[in-house]
Amino acid sequence: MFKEAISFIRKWRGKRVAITFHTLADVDCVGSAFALKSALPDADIIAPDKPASMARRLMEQLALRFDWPAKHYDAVIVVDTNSRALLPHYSKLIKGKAVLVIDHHSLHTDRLKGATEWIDQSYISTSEMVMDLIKALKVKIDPKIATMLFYGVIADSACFRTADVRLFRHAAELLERSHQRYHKLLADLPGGEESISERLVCLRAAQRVQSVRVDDLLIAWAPCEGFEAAVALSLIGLGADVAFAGYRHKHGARISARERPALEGTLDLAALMRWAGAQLGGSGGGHRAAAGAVGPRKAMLEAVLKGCAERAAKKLKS
Ligand SMILES: [Mn+2]
Repeated sequence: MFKEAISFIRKWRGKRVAITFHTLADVDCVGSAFALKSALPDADIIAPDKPASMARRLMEQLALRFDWPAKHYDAVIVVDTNSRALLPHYSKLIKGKAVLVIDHHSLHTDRLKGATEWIDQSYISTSEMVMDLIKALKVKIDPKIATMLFYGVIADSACFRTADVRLFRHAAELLERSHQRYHKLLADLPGGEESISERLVCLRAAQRVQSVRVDDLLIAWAPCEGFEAAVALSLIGLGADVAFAGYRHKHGARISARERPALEGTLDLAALMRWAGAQLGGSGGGHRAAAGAVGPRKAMLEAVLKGCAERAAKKLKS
């Protein structure tokens, strides 16, 4: 709950606190974590691994740096995920610590146990949750914090395509506090252009797409060599209404699921990815229109991808 999150931060302010988030951090993670640090100036920001390319560019642009993990923390705050599988560095970090989770994703099957939680799926971005938190704590939102939260809001709303009234209100206030012009912020938007390796992976995945038609809807799936979220989105760009992209790596597999915004509400991809995660021996979840699954059973990937398409087709038929 919101109130419990506020008291958690008040209680641990000034102590050794680590702020962390899911693997392959996105812009919403990075924006939320660094903005939250303004309410906990002594906190360290600990990343599980290298952030995704857009988040990396945001950090370069705003000269932000992660911290090296210290030996001891009193409390840990997790932003933008509630899944244990997406926090591979978690056991080392928390052992016996007070934990707060601030997240807008659906509850994962492997959600963190014993934590204080503020999980609210009605928020489109975690950045907005952090904004409401730091405002309630009477922390000043300076132009730099406003800029990173603004980018978090833009990123998780797919540039306002999935926005609601609250998100527009938050964005307007952040824009004002950033002391920048909107077109300037958009021009500086990190990740306007995808890296050549990402585009190559998308093109190569396009050679291996399979699809099925259900009345007027198309479901597509493909294995890929990474960037599975970008690949799933690129399949939507190619004409799919629902897309699944699966990446098999050394230690397991990851699946990303996306659907055309106009379809929103028809399919619950978060639930579908919970099923996929269980098949992969891991977990899954996310949002109704954008979700993912991870797990160690990499040999199952192809079959699980096909299973996702079959389940989606069945749902759309009924
Ligand atoms: Mn998010």
